[in-house]
Amino acid sequence: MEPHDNSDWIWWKHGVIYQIYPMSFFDSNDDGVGDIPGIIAKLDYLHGLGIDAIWLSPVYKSPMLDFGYDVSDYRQIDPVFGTLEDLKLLLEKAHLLGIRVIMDMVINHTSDNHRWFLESRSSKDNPKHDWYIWRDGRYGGPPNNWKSFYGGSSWEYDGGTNQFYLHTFLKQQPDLNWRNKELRSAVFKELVFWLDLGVDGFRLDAMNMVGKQKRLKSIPDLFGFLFFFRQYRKYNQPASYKFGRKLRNLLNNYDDKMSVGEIFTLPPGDPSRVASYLEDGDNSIHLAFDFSIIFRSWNARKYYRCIERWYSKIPEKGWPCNVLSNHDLLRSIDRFRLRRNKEAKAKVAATFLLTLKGTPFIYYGEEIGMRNANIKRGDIRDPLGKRFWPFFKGRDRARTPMQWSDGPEAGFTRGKPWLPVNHNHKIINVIKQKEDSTSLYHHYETLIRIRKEHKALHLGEWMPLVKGDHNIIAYYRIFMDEKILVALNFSNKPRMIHLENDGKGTLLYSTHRVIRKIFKNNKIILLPFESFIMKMA
Ligand code: ISL
Repeated sequence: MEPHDNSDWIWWKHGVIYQIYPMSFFDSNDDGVGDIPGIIAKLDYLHGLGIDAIWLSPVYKSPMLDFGYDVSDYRQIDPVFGTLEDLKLLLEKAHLLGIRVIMDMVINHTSDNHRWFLESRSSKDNPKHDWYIWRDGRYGGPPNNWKSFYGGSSWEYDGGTNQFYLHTFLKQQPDLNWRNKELRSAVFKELVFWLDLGVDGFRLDAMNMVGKQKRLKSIPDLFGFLFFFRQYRKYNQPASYKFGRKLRNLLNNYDDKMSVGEIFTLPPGDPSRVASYLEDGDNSIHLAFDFSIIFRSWNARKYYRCIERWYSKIPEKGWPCNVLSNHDLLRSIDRFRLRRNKEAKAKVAATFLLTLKGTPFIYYGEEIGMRNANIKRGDIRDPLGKRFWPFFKGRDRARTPMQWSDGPEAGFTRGKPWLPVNHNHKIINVIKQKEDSTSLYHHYETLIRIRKEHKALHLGEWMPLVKGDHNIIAYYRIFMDEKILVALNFSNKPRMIHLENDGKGTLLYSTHRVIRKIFKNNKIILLPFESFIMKMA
């Protein structure tokens, strides 16, 4: 691993992490599906962007009913992505470039094709029967009235055992029983396998769902979605926290490994809940995602309040991370309300993401402003889209192939892509954005570089300057005697901000101006949608 010249540098705190949805990144063998050799082929691109780590959505063996989140063997790579040798090569080549690799670990459930489940369902007497959550039926129906978050009952009847098994997600994703000690140690062995192979950490899928109440009692019926709010309380129990602590203890035995938890929350966006997983500092998971910001409309005050609230919940020993999008959410650029000025807003949001305190996560394609695609009903692959269409058209819209060029299939594959390429790749693609010095790509690249070059930006404290304004957010990042001002104009009109001192400083970056020494009289006029970063004298 490339040594970093900054001794304070802790990669998972100070670096930038890039999420790859492997099926859609780059296809090296023309079968229409992205793969690990494809990621290796694009490492230079990632290095050029300046990111420090990649998180791979699952590449394990899987029937792909939930596109890898239904794991049938934790130790094998699904042939569609390549081989274990390919993964080792990826680790080796990525590490040479100073890029770490984080695997997605799905621990709440496996695929129903996993050999553990096959054994578990083979008979009630099988030693692995208790590795999953089995119950007898009641009154000829399921054991209780819980619903799967992905539709229908949470219980599936199994004729062989004459019992029902619990599945929080698809019926092909049976939940593991974390109350069973042998199961727990079996999962940890899988984690150790990957750590010993050299991966740098884990993103933990729905990790807070592993702890469930012991007695799985029915829930008083509530109308529609409200039912899930009640059911949710039955999850998120101490076992989830224990898992986090145990994992951290394991990771602490290695150098420089990390973990980031996906905390599924209801209501969506619950920073207190998320932050509670960081409570024990060095004894709990390193990072956890809070998705509150995705539920905020385009308004500086709302963004400010959201981040302020998130920070206020982070325990003293914890560290925040920030994210605009992922494979389950619609792409951020299409959320910035009002159809106009999307790209300008995406730049403001990117500056926010990359100058906040906390580890930034970028979702592949975000750096070129990839949009949600319109996918015809017949082309939908996501089980949620299939099930809930037309009310919810699924997550495929944000999972379309990376747009490398304006050529056939956006340069992603020479075959037929597994999901249609967004037709806007003629206009939105990597090559075009690299050629244009004012593009979103260059905006991301520059901000990542500036973030890395300035300790205040990657490890400094966050001190808000303009708090409650609907159009502007401004804050300082401070580390020892380095003080950096970040000012963002969320609006399409010029706006003024007042500084507390004489406003002397050097411009580090602006989306709108190049003069390096600026202003007088303690004020700055921010141009429409300007991102402005200045190092104070
Ligand atoms: O995708 C969602 C709703 O559209 C989320 O609520 C999601 O179900 C939740 O965040 C848990 O997600 C994770 O586990 C799922 C998988 O489908 C998701 O892709 C994964 O991120 C089940 O493994």
